[in-house]
Amino acid sequence: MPQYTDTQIMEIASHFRYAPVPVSCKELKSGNVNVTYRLDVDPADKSKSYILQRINTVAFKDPDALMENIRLVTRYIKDAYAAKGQDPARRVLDFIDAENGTLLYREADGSCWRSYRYVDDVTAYDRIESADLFREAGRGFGEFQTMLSAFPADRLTETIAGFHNTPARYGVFLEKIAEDPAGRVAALTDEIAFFKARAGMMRGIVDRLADGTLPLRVTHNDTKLNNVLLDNATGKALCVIDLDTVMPGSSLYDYGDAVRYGACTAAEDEPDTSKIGFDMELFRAFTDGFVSTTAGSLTDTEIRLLPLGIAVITCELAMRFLTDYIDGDKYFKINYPEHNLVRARAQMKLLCEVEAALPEMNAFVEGML
Ligand code: GN1
Ligand code: MG
Repeated sequence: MPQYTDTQIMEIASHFRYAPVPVSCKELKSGNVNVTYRLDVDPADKSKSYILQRINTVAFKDPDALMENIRLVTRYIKDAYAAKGQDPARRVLDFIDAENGTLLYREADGSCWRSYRYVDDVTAYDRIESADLFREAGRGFGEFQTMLSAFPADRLTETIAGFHNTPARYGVFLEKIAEDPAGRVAALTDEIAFFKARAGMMRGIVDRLADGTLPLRVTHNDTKLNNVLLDNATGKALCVIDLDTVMPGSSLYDYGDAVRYGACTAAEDEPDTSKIGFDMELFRAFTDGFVSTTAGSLTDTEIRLLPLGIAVITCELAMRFLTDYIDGDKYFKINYPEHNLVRARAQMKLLCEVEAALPEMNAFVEGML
């Protein structure tokens, strides 16, 4: 990943139509894929700040189509709030035009940038211990999905083909094992066996979408806890961010990924796997929030299968981290050489905890029907 100087960032910023114009910048390090800066008009008043982000074009091959998706989705949500008589400000990301009138600025070196208004006085939690706040996160993601329930899915481009097609990702995993491009496979016998033993369960969502047991919906597909902003003043979910992967999918992806991340008792990349557990109280709170805001739109089958969604998505991400490790760390940003392996092992441990909790979780969702 190239590093940028402040001068370079401010030069890139000069290609957007800001009013007022930002004067300084600061790198934000939270995402694993895109490179993100905050641009300040007045460092003492962040209500006027912006986010400037470089789109990772290794992950997102068609940034124009991606920004068109985002334009359509944000406009749709804005109109929906306005139609309900609610102010859309701070409820949906507000993108800034680049000098060419589109939402995308391309540098001479081909790098692609976009910018939106920073939402101030909110918290994007990396860890959550409060069940009430996690219930709110569930409401936020549930509301997002509900707001898009009538959005015409055929207008959206699939920004990453087969993003949550877990069996297809398993196929890539097997290919990378055969290729062994970084010479790392020999040391990974146990890890590889772990995923081979789960090849069947990885089909759990995709097969049910294919046979119509689960409906195809417009979903967010990347519902990490820090992708929903909670209002500092009220503690309520305000705005869902990171809209790069909004595309047709399953409600189980959004629900499952959020619980995977938020109900874990340690960080996603915790090296000490003995610290990794699954918090049932947080699971119940999130499920309550998510189901209450999607009420009426989720089918009984979807509600029954929510716990399976957690297991499939945790397995998928564990395998994606291991695949990237085997591939020589080409996709996820890493902070140290073994980072992807540590992430994979952490998610494998979490998956074991999730699998052990499945009977209790299934009983809980059955009680919601
Ligand atoms: C990536 O960009 P970020 O950090 O929100 C990834 C997700 C993973 C997540 C794991 C486009 O999300 O799918 O769940 O890392 N996003 C993409 O931390 O691959
Ligand atoms: Mg993301």
